[in-house]
Amino acid sequence: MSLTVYWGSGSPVSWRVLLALAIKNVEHQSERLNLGEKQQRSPAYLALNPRGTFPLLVAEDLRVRGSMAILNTLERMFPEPVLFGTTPRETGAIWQVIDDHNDHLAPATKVLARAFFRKDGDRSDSNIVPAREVIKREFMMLEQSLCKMWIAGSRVSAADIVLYPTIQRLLRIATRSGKDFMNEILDDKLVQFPLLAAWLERMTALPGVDSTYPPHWRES
Ligand SMILES: N[C@@H](CCC(=O)N[C@@H](CS)C(=O)NCC(=O)O)C(=O)O
Repeated sequence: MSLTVYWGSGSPVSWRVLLALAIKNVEHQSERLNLGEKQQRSPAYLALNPRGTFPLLVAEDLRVRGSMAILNTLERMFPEPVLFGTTPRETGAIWQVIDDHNDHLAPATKVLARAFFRKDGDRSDSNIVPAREVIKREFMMLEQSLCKMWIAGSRVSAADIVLYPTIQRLLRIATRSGKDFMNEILDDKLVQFPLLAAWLERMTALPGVDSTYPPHWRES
């Protein structure tokens, strides 16, 4: 079956899909959207996905948008290696990490990304300090939970896939925000979170994962 993935460089949700494809070792066609030219708003793309969002999976007459919808679809298409667990305990642990990420780490990361990557970003202490404190708390919790190899247990899962782009994004924010602001909790080597740092290295070392790093991040 021919399979195509449309994605945007630097989009954490796109990155999830690229990671799942790499980890499942799925042959596919990769279509990087030209975001500078707003290709996601082009008539050709809107014909595939009327919402104009990315990522998007196209497999013959099947079209799926939304990273978690795509990850679950891929899990059905390519069951091995399993990403969403096989037992209630395993599946529960994976989705709990994802829910926690969505409720806490993701919104705080969004606040900081807007503050430091937008020209008119709100860098006032009242905006960025609470977000940084959430991140600090979440990192401490992740560090404590990382007694096993992977975020939600003894094998790589969707929990690792969801967290990896967010943590890479935070490392990028840390370099942009200047030493004083983020280094208290997050320098570029994560020295205060050695288990998290080791996990990040393990993830990056998985076959195919390093090549999913957003190309325009490498360029800038
Ligand atoms: N919940 C969706 C969110 C998809 C989404 O909003 N993606 C953003 C990019 S990160 C997008 O398509 N933005 C539209 C645009 O930039 O024009 C998912 O997980 O895939």
